[in-house]
Order: sequence, then structure tokens, then C-alpha cells
Amino acid sequence: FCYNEHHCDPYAWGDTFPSCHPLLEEHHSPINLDYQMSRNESLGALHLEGFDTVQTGHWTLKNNGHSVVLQVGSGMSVSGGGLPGVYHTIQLHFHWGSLSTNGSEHTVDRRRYPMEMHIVNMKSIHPNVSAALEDPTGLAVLGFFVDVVYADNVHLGHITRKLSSVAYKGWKNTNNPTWLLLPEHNMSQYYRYHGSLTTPPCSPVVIWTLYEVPIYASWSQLEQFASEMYSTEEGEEDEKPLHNNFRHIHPTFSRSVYASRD
Ligand code: GRE
Ligand code: ZN
Repeated sequence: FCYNEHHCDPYAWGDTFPSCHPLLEEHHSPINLDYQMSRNESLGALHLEGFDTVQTGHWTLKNNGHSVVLQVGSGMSVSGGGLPGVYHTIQLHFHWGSLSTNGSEHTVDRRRYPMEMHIVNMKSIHPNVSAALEDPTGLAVLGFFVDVVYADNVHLGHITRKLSSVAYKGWKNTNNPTWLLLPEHNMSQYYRYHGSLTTPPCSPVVIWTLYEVPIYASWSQLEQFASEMYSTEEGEEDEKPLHNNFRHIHPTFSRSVYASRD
């Protein structure tokens, strides 16, 4: 699948992946988030386990041709905040724009942020992701908007420093980075709704948590994502940039979108 070319862009995903078809499925992501249209409900803060300690080893940064993915080892999980169970963290990845466009997937009051980070967690009762994709609440994804400021984000720097080592599709870097995953961050305000993967197969199995307060990156860090990455393999004749990897906005239909502010 692809984002920016004819015949394989997000509007055509449904031809190959039935669940991506907009008319057949009412649980698509992303959506526009609108505080006025949301239902206030105190769901409580999520409990993040293993995110605050320095992680050593078992990290693999990878370019899969659609995003930069950081696969994580065991030891990190998410629970609480109204989630039906404990979810183990499996990977995080990013969606971004180009040098002149913003690239978050969800929008807030129609505003698109420069970038969006997804931390993907799988319900711990499942042996693997394919089993989780059969469960309507099989995945819980934490979404963080990324806004641009003057200073580098030192935490994100652990990833941006390694982007050039995963410039082409299929490239991996398994250099055991040691770093703190998230900066100290206000995580008490978030949106919650039931939606889908934003990439094929678009399975409608995701409990989404979108934090209202963004994290930050410098312009040069965002620029590295937009300009250093390729969606093609090394040596391919038709070299293509990896950018604008976000799906279009979908209707909310009859779904409830909750705003939790504790
Ligand atoms: C993605 O590929 O972008 C993705 C996943 C899993 C959950 C949400 C999501 O792979 O956006
Ligand atoms: Zn994503």
C-alpha cells in the first residue's frame, strides 16, 4: 500500500484490504477531535508500567517503507483509564508530513499537527497480534501529537540521531539504545474513542487514547523525518521519499468520543 501515488493511495486501500473500505466499516481512524462535541467523562489516568526506567536492549528501529517503527522488548505495559485489561507495549511509530505540510493523522478542532506518535499496545491475553486483530478491543494505541518548538527534544533525539541508519525500506538498527521513552508530560487530559488501525488491514480493533497536550520536537528534528527517509529500498531506480504517511479523516458516525480531564 502507499500514501501519495495513484492507484495505491489511502482511498484505494479498500480494493485490496476490505476493512479499509469506507462504506463497509463505521469504525475508521483517524477522526477529527472536537472538545465541544465530546462527552466529558472522568476515565482516570492510564497507568504506564516500565516507561520511566532506562531501558537497555531489545530495541529495534526499523524502516518498514510506511513509517519508522521502534519495536520494544518485554517489560512495558499500559492499563487503567477505562481500558478492559492490561495491554503489553509492542512498538511505537510516527506519522509525519513533508517539509511544507503537517502530518498528524488525527486533527484537533480541524488543526493538523506536524507529527503524531503512536504507541501500540496489545491486550495481554492474546498470544500474538493476529489474535488481537480478531478482538474488537484487541489493541490500545496511545497517540501523542508532536508540535514544533525551538529546542531539540532530547528524548526524541535518541531516535532522530539514528534515522540515517534506517533511511531505506528494510533497514534496521539494533544498537541497544538506552534512553527514557517519554519526557515528563501532562497525561491527564485525553480523548478516547473506538476506531481502527490507520494502515491496512484497517482492523476496527483499536481503543484510541489521544493526549491533548502535545510533545515537542525542533524544526530540524521534524525535518530529519521529512527529508532523510525513503519508502523504497536502497538502490531502487525510482527512489521515493517516505513522508506524508497519514490517512485522511473519517466520519465519527454514531460513535462516542470521550474527553477525560482529571
Ligand atoms: C499503524 O500502522 O499506523 C498502526 C498500527 C497499529 C495501530 C495503530 C496504527 O500498526 O495507526
Ligand atoms: Zn499509526
